[in-house]
Amino acid sequence: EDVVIKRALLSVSDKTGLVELGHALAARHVELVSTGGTAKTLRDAGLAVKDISELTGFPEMMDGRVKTLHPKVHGGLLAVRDNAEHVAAMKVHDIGAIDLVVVNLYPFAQTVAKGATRDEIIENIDIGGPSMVRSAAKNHAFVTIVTDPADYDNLVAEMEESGGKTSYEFRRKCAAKAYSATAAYDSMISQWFAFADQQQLFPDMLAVNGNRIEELRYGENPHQRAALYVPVGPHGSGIAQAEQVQGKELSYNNYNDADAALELVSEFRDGPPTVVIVKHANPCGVASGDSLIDAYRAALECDSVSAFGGIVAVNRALDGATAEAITEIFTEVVAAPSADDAAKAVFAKKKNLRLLLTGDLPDPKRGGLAIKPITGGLLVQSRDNGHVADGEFKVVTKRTPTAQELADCRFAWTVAKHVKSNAIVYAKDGATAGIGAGQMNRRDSARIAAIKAREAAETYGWESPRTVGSAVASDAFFPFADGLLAAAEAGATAVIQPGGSMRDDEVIAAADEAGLAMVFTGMRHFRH
Ligand code: 93A
Repeated sequence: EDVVIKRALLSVSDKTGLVELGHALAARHVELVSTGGTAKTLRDAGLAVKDISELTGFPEMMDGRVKTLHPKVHGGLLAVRDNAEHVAAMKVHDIGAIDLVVVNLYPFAQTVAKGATRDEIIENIDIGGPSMVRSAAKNHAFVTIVTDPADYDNLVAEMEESGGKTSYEFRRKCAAKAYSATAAYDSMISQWFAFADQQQLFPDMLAVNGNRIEELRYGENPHQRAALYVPVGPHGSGIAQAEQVQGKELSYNNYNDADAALELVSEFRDGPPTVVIVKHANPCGVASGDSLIDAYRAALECDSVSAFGGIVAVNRALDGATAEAITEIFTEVVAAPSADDAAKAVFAKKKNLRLLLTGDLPDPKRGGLAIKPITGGLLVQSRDNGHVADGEFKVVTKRTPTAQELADCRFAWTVAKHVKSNAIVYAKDGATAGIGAGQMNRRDSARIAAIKAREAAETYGWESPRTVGSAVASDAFFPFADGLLAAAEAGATAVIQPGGSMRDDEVIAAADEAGLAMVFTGMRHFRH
């Protein structure tokens, strides 16, 4: 229903556009009611205003803490206009309907940002303002609530168009915006309480609304502050909400690395027993096997040097034998969907080891956001949940990969998605043979991966490194043939990469010449 606006309550800290709005409302014969400072601004501009104290019959008191918190205000805002009992109550108690509320709140964030004292900050927690905003928004069937000076023009235009009325749709939109404003406001206050002594965290925290927080001992480095955010609402899954069975408190880096491990192992949630070992957010060994312990051993063999002090994630219930193998070297965190009693008993002997039980592994194809702060703002993108099915792989070389090569291509490609760019991953028989991560050019990543494979061969006394006869994955296209040739030199026989380079023809020709089988995925997986 359209509602004619007859009476407006204006109470604003930010007086921008107030006088213009006051004139526009007065021109439409709207009665103006206001709190102290707002009333003064309007009056100074020559407008007729009723003081809130006249409406409530109480003075504004206690330093303004109690100005509008009164049944004459909230009754006027909340009364359901077509409810006979509500109308009767209004009559008995002499409550007049308020049709429009224009409120913006005490500048809490600005007060914190300017380095105000604790008392001044507390005084800038607005109570009456949000109460009016929420009352008016609840009763948007009848009441219009405007919380942003940028919306004054819209309001006036809406009223002009319809002879001083607002439409239901307009009021509903205003109400939605109003609740966002009060939610953000209270969220800022709660974060200030949580971080009152750590104001350097505060500005970025402001950007994340409605989340429960847990303070961490420190951030990526001891001189950095850090916290864990968990969405409000029902308990979910994932590293942030995992059950910690034992071990020291999780650090920022533990969370970050354990998350990287869980994200990768989740790609195998419907697959055979699979183990991921992560160091500094990159996998240093990944393997599938007939059992978890087989998979763990194969994953460890990829780069046993880096695995020291690593994070292990598995894709099914942990058993005692695998737990035993894991504890043979120093391991920071173990994450698993669950663990049996034997596994728990093994870990119990390693007091510091953190055991995290996550329940069902998250769906790698789920949506969601990835957020990264940059100077002056936040970069937000959807999660990389891209997936290319085997059937969509396009063979581009003369030779088609064998079934084993194709399986290794798939495995290497899945791992490469979780390796920092530039990523080169060699895989053979369902295990990584060499991983090159985070280099500024692709050829170096290929070389590093090959070096690691050779070192593993030396460590374990193998005749040749496992890159021989392997498949190699590249997270983005090979811009030149050199990276591909480095992989061929290391013994790779199959290649998986997105394709799409200007020089694809050159790269394909080089692959053909080297007798490689190569597939294009058409999708790249940069990870920075
Ligand atoms: O201190 S309050 O929480 N108590 C109140 O009853 C109250 N009513 C309005 N703050 C209250 N307000 C706020 O005062 C409004 O949200 C607005 O930000 C401000 C406007 O005050 P003035 O009109 O005196 O400038």
